[in-house]
Amino acid sequence: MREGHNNVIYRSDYQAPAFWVDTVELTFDLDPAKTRVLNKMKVRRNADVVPQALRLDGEELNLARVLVNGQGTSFKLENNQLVLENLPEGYEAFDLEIFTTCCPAKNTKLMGLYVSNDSFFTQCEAEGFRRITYFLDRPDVMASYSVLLRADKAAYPVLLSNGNLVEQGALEEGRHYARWIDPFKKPSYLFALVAGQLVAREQRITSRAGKEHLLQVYVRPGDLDKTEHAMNSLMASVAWDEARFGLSLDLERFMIVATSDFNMGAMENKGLNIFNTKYVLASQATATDTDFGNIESVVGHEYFHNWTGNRITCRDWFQLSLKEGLTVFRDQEFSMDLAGAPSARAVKRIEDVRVLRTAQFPEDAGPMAHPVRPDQYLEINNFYTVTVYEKGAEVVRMMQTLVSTRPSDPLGREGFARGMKLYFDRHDGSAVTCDDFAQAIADANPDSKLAQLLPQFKRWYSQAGTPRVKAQGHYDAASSIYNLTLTQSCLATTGQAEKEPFVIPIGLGLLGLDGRELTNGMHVLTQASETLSFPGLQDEPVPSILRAFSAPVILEFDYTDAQLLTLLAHDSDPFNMWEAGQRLAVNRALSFIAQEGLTAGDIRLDAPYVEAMRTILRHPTLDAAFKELVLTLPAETYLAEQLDVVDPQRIHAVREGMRQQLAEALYEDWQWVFEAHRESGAYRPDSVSSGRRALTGLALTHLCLASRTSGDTVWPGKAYQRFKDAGNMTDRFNALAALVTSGHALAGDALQRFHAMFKDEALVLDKWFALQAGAPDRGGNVLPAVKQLMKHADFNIRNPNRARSVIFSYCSANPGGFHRADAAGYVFWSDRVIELDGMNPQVAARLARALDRWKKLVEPMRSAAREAIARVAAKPDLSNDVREVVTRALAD
Ligand code: B3K
Ligand code: ZN
Repeated sequence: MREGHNNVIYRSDYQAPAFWVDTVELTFDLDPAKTRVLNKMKVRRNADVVPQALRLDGEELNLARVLVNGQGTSFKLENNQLVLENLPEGYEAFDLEIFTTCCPAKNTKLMGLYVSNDSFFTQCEAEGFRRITYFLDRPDVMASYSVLLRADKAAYPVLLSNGNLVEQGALEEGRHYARWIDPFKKPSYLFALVAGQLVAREQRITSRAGKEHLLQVYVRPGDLDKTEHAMNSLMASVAWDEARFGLSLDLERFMIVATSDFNMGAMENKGLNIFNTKYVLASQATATDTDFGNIESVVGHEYFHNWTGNRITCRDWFQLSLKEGLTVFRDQEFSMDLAGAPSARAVKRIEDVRVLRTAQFPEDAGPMAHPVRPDQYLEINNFYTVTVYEKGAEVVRMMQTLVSTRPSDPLGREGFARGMKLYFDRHDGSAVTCDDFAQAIADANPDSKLAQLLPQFKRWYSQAGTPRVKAQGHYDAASSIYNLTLTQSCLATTGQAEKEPFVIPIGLGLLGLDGRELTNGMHVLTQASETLSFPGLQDEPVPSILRAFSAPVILEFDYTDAQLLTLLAHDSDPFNMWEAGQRLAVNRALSFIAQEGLTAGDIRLDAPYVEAMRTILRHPTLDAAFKELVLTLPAETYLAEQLDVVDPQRIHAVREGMRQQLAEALYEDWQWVFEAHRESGAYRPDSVSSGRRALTGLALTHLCLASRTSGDTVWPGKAYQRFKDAGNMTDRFNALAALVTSGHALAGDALQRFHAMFKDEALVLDKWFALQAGAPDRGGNVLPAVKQLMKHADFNIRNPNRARSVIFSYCSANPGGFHRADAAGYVFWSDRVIELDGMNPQVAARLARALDRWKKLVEPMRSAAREAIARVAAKPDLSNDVREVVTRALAD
């Protein structure tokens, strides 16, 4: 730690640990009020490091005993560390025994050992293990674990930990025990235990290699009928990793356990993944198609961590993207491969890019901007970000692209799989860096662009900010040559004033005026500016640039409407076809926003745009899912990113006005869509039928919106009927959302019925809360509704899912409702950040980020937002989590 930097941790300060822990034997006597933890370790000096005191991390623990080689020893407690200075002279290795107690029932941070619904769960990543026992709580200390769990048998019949169950039995006084041994060494952040009244869906599988495995999904009794999809997803994950990367399940038993109190999505503890119920439980009655898709990808993600994260882990937390970027890339590929058809793959790609551009691009341009491999942090939990995850995945994707050397492997999959194999050959069982990963991928593909450009390519890991690529075309009729100049730049970010050029793979096609494809290829931009020449062209072509979104950059090209309409109608690359539609919409939105005095009611969309949208809607061969993506207008946050000064109210009014126009101008087409895409037959969450449901849902919303001006009540009536009769949650919820979104009088009644129908289904109630907190604002009506929702008997701020469903849905996902001229939204926000920080700093810090982009706001919102942030910052005793976010937000 450097002096005077307020506990900031720097990547450049990394030092190997002074001690290794070879084995850990833990004994737990589980009790909600006072759990006893006996920790027996075999510790060894690291001979490569100068001799020094042993410092073990510990937080909120009651220390009862410390023994070295069975003898009492002197120690001190200093800044959440147990310091042993007088280790026995000459001992290179010794036994260390530590006995502590903790109080899981009072653990509202949900880090370490905590109680939820009368069961015990743990969360250790990143630094939660130190809340269970004193330890070298850092990922490069990998140890073998043996765990003995003891608890009351009636209250906690199921006792789980990592690895294999080697022994279990009864104890006196109605207690019982279970002993688990993990055959693999692991860092402390992958430790887990679960104890409680749980039931499991079980599945035995045989791997390609002929080995038998037991898969289990544990849930509370009563939820078993909602575990089939998670189990299917797990089986698909096991098969996929074997088929695509040759990586097999290395454990006899693989368990997933669901809990309803969880700070994030899920956690990849070795052999014992712990999940938020949101990413496990699904039935057609309670979960939407989106939920089914999310479960598939999160189950895949955590399972894939077993190799990318667990077998090879991070040397230090700055390397987080080593496991997260790579594993997100793997889960994206998994979902795409399961989706099957090229068009369904493209839909998944568009959805992923949408997340990147609406969440990561703003992060990269805001106060929390950081490189994929950050250089410093105050609180590591703040760096589980879309930059580390999603941009990190794009960096891995570019590596795959850049190891394609043969036409038979255009995406680079073979080369990338070779690189992964070398990565495991070199580093299996160790804790490594992002450099080690990139080097392995390059070394396995010595003839690739990646190998040639590796040092420059790695700037993606070290430079923050989203690069811009400006493309300018020039056609010379006399010589029949088309020149395309590509110029890259990247704005300064905190601590990084100047940026060096990136390596940017750019998928590039040229279309003739008739839409015919003239060329298609990949150009790798490495210089600040390069000009490409295309000879022998009879007319000026239409460039299709950054096909498949081949790099996480902002592409600037002054497309004419005619060019965009050509791309929308003819591009062979589905991503750029969709992108053309988005650009048409963005251009219109920006011009409406710029027109002084224009109100939502004045908005008129031009006929060519409306016709183009009609053509897509009526297209005979395009997928329904793709149509839904094209007809969905760019998000308000995406529009905001295109502007220097942001008036969220105006953006909201313009987008709503455009949507209203699409509703009215395409009225008959929406009707046709609704009737023509009706699903019949049994519910299946596959890509084709979920696409049809998504499109009919969009149609229903537009039809209800159209009725606002026509006064026609037929469609709201149909929506209400569908809401009542629907055979699955997707259709039911879409119908409810159509009524709420259009503000129809039937919405209130439908919401009440919905609540009554699902009052015992926590995850469905989360949707009910979120829909209301995220509803389009009409005259400032959402904030009072949100305050009312917080008084509802079913609201509980301590449950992260519920807090997110109300507070985050309003502050982070409803810009039109949140950014109020009277600043009441910001006051609400600061109250909630402070309130949450007292119980759960991780959740509070996420909420704190809702005002990241305050500097772009128009006055008086800008000053009001600043005041609200300053109000939070002035609060004494803030957690590091929130303090880091608000301090950065206020910095110049
Ligand atoms: N590795 C965990 C995230 C842990 C977050 C800690 N604040 C889930 C995942 O990315 O798979
Ligand atoms: Zn992950």
